[in-house]
Amino acid sequence: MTRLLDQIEGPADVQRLAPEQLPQLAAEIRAELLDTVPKTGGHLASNLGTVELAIALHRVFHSPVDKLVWDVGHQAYPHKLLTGRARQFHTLRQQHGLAGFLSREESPHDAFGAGHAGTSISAALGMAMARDLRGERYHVVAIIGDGGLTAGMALEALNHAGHSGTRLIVVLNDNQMSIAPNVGAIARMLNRLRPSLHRASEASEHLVERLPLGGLAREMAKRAKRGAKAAVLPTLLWEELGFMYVGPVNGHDEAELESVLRWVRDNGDRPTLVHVLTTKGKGHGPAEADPVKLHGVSPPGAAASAPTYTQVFGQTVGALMRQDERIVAITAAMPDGTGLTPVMKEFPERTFDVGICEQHAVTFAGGLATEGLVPIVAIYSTFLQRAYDQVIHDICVQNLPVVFALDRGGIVGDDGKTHQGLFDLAYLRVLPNMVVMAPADENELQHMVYTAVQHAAEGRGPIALRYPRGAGVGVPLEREWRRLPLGKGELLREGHDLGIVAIGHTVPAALEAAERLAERGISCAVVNARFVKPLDEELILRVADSVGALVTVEEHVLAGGFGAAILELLAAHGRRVPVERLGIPDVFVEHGKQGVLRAAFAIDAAGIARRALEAFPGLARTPAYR
Ligand SMILES: Cc1ncc(C[n+]2csc(CCOP(=O)(O)OP(=O)(O)O)c2C)c(N)n1
Repeated sequence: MTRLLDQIEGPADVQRLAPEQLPQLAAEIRAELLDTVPKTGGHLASNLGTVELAIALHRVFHSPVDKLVWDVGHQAYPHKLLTGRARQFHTLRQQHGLAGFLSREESPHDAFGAGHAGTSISAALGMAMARDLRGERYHVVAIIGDGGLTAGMALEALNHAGHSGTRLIVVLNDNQMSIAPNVGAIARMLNRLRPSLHRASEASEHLVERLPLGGLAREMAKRAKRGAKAAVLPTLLWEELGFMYVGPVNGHDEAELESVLRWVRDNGDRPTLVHVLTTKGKGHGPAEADPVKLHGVSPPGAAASAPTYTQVFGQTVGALMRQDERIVAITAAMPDGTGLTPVMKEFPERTFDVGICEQHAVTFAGGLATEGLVPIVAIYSTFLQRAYDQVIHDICVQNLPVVFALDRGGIVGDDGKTHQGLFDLAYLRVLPNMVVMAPADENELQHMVYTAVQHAAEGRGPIALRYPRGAGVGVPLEREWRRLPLGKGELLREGHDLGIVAIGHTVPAALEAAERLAERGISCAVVNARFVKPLDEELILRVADSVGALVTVEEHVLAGGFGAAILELLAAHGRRVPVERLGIPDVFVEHGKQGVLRAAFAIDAAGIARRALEAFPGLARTPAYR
């Protein structure tokens, strides 16, 4: 039997289906998700929860004329399937295939690119105001999760939208979950509406007369008669913010969703919040039972024998917290992703999940630090970008001793351009008072976590370490941690032709490249720089003076990065040694496997050796390599 899904080239085809065909379409979308995502890797539970919502939105609104602005985009696979991308769906997150998030380049139906949370209402409000200024009439809908709603900028946007009075629809996809269970006072307030599905506020009472009398409308009428405070109070918040509140609506009852959305589309004349209740993982027992585990799934692959950097970080933090009760740890909605979950279980009072609130997390850590605690802020490299002013204004200007642990530093792979951690060395090393480190392997990570905590505990100021996504290199983990001397690298290999100066996990690749070059008769020195700031000036200048050329290696953008810091050092000291910098050029790096991308940018062993010879052909003594 041919699938309905295969006949869908775009929203018009969704709109043509008869209502009785929609359960089949929903089932096919779920089957497609369950078939494809475990193979490609990607977000599973979030998408199982938005199937009916995506169908209803595409039947009621006319994308791309009407704008559907999904927050994050990790839950927009059903939207992708309904907007002409079903045939390419098997290429999800594969190099040159469909992106795992939203991309304006990928489809006109992706009204706004995303990957980071909390941006949808701002973008949608901008579109709605542009529409009004241009005298047009189309609809703009932001679809945001209850997790996304914890983001500071989502609240800033609500504040602006409510004040503006602009016609805008915000669909709140409330499943009580972020990646982990959602946190915060707003989440608690929303939950008060949940036990009685279909309740609505007195404030939305007028809706009752105008809605076609579906389940929601009938319940609203009853509710209004009863006038119980419990339901009114939470909804009042929205009304006070300037939003008409509609809901809660059962997000898996497609007909009900459609009827409510149609009413809002045709009658909403100001900001309107449609509160939709969904179940994360809907329709798949294991995902409903454990939506945290099945939030995202990895493609099948050889199980790594080495622990991940994330795991080693979490274990080290736990052990340090056992020794020093001043240490506290903070995550912005990523307890699992940052490896802090075990620590949070062991020390519930000394660990904080603040929600998707990187800005708040950083300044909150600053406050903790002023009172003598030693905060470790564990945030992915890409997400710390959002808190840049907090890092500068609240931490560095005041020289507060806060440890920044940046997971996913470097190429993250399948998550793509919104998630690559390729800017952190540059954005951190320019800040006065900040120390910046990157470990060569998971063993050195332990020493760096220890070093950072000691540095902060002594009140010396902010200190950051960045480490990559994925498994370590498999070195043994020493039982005793060592405090690494500040601003000191290590010379791993002597040599007099070429010096390779590497940072972070490019160090093992640099060593292997040196081996390959040695086979060609080239004598290579290799430096593990360890610190991007302060640089080990003495060591790097000494190596520069003893070789004919230098290669710097970093998994980071070249602009402003580690190699740039070395050039600054050499220039400041009048050294004229030729330098070839290896790293990421001035592009946003698309999704693809980490190994493939590393090879493409010549920061793996083969690439380093090849590029060294291309840059300095005079070095090769063996003709075979010329
Ligand atoms: C700024 C930022 N911080 C963290 C993340 C990681 N992240 C991706 S999805 C997600 C949870 C979002 O929860 P919600 O919006 O409720 O969607 P759900 O998965 O529950 O459907 C988080 C924390 C992110 N994408 N952006």
